[in-house]
Amino acid sequence: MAIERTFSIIKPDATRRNLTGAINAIFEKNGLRIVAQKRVWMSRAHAKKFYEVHAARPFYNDLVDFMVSGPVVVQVLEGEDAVAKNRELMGATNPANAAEGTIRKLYAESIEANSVHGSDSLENAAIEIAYFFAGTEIVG
Ligand code: RTP
Ligand code: MG
Repeated sequence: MAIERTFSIIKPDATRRNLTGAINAIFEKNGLRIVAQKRVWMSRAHAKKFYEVHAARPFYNDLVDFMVSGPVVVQVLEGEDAVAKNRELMGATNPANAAEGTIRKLYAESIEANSVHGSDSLENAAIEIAYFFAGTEIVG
């Protein structure tokens, strides 16, 4: 397995409930290192562009509203098989379908307010990391 980097967002529902540390503890316990992290309040334009792939989906406008409803914590996670590992730790999009012990099973409020985002491929991880971080902000 290769050492990879993936992009993660701790979403507004989780920052509002002060869950950043609890979620980070799950990453760290499972071999993912936080090699970049910052708290940002995304502009609507930034969030719309980030979720552009979902622009035709019925939930797009609500999703953008939700993602700008409060601060988020954006992160780069590094580790063996980091993209798949993070998706596994996150659990299914809808917390009702998420496996026991996953972040979304533990913390998500709904299919939308589901506490975390994680890149779904290595290719998207690189694009998403570059959308939020300068190379000098990532310290492995
Ligand atoms: P993410 O991109 O945030 O890591 O989540 P994901 O891959 O599991 O889910 P995706 O299908 O990419 O959807 C992106 C985010 O949109 C919201 N969503 N709402 N109301 C709905 O039916 C619905 N479906 C998705 C969630 O916040 C989801 O994480
Ligand atoms: Mg996705």
